[in-house]
Amino acid sequence: MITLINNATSHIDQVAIKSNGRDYTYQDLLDTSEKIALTLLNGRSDLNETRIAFMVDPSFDYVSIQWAIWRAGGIAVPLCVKHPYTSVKYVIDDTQAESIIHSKKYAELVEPLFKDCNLKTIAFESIKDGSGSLPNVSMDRRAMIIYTSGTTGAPKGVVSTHANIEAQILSLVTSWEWSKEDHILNILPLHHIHGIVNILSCALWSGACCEFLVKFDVQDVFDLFCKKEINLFMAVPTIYYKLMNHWKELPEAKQQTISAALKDFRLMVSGSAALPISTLEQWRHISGHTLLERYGMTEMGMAISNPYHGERRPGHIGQALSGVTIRIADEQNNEVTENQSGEIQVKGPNIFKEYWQKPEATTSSFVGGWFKTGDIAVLDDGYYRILGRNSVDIIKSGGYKISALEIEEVIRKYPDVKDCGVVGIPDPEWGEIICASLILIKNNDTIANLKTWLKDKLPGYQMPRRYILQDDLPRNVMGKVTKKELKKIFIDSDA
Ligand code: MCA
Ligand code: AMP
Repeated sequence: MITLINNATSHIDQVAIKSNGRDYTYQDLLDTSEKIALTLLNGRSDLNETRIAFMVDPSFDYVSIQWAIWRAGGIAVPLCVKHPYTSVKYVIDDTQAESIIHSKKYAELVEPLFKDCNLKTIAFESIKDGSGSLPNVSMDRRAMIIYTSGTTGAPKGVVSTHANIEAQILSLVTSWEWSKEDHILNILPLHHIHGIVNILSCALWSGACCEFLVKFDVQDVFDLFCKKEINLFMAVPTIYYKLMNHWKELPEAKQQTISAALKDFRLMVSGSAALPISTLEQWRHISGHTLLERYGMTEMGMAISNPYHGERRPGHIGQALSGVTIRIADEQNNEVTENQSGEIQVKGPNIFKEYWQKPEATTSSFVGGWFKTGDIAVLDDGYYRILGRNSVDIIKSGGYKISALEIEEVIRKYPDVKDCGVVGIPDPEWGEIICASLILIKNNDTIANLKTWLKDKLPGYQMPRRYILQDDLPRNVMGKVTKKELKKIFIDSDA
């Protein structure tokens, strides 16, 4: 039995979800998810890990569908609602999903999938009552596939079992002392662990309330905070930066009202990207809270966290979470001692099962049972501190992990582009900003044309924000592009 869903029976009358101006109880969630599960089963006894994709905004509907897929024994494949058709189709093809559930808003976007991928499209609004019984789903079964970008090839589907997800939830619920009195605001996209596990699933595990705001808007967030119902907040550093800048522009009386509301919060967490110390300090001035910074990854949920009680050290990610074992290893995968830098390697029940249908990629991401994160850190006086990544081709922008190589692949398909190089450069708001250097064939095209062409090929957060035209990319004596030099060109120029 999936414990997360089983837990709901202990607090059926409690509000589970607030979305689109309505309150939904745990009983509503159980009833609606059962109805959808029976529709998906359509007379079958078990979906037996059939992949079901879904494209709906963060809402009660989203959660009902997610629970329904799990209750019917399927694998949930949440799709990014901001992705263009090509990215959506990639996920559908790769997972060989049987069907896609979508809300009316996405009907037009998903319609061609029926023809292109032989996929059954199910309009959420058309789901009727079904009959039958639900299967008993064991914890070792595959539960969810989330797509992540790496340094090789196209995005990979990270497969987590119910047991993996439960371990990820449990360590956070325990460490951050979740309770049914909690009420959290969720403004993050629901195709990543941060929004799905850390916020939504931890809240529902605890009998707490998760409130959705479909579109991130700084004023809407502050207005909700000022109602004094929400007592927990988790976001990426970019969001704290945007809130902070908005607060600074407000009249003093309004600032004071917001700050007073923020002071009453139980906990505020930052993660998914490095939290600049300046953001931590300014947010402390505004809210009275020292943000709790933690570290995680799609393949493992959260692994390292500053303490709930005790010192939250700026610029550090904290210590291993309960149930998680960490080591820092050198390039030969030997553990190093304190104060020596190396790769973060992780063991624990939270670690994913596999990359979907990529056994070689799965095998090469482990060494002796340790998951190799690719993040470089040092244990510094009892607290881990991230130093960077072992690849310049991974960019973190707005909390999203982005592969420079994937963007280059797309740009190279533009008729007038001979070659290109993509890098991320530091930015106080976005963490990193994506920059592209272009080598054009005839030099008679414009960057504006390229940008228009890219619009339906890349999601907004993967769009390069700065461009330069070059005769050739910087290369070393072997002819290999030197990304560090390219980064420097962007940092030193106003392009
Ligand atoms: C959008 N814009 C950008 C970027 N993204 N500019 C520079 N760099 C970017 N990356 C611009 C748009 O072009 C637009 O500009 C304006 O910002 C608003 O765009 P919009 O898409 O509406 O952005 P937003 O809604 O304000 O989004 C900002 C955001 C979003 C809320 C911070 O990026 C976000 O939700 N990030 C969180 C991602 C996340 O959940 N990551 C977790 C994965 P203009 O107005 O000029 O057109 S990591 C994870 O799960 C692991 C396990 C972990 O550790 O947590
Ligand atoms: P994703 O694969 O999208 O789950 O992103 C995981 C990556 O985000 C990690 O491998 C880290 O590089 C980065 N990350 C997450 N939390 C932090 C943090 N607190 N500080 C620095 N980097 C982080």
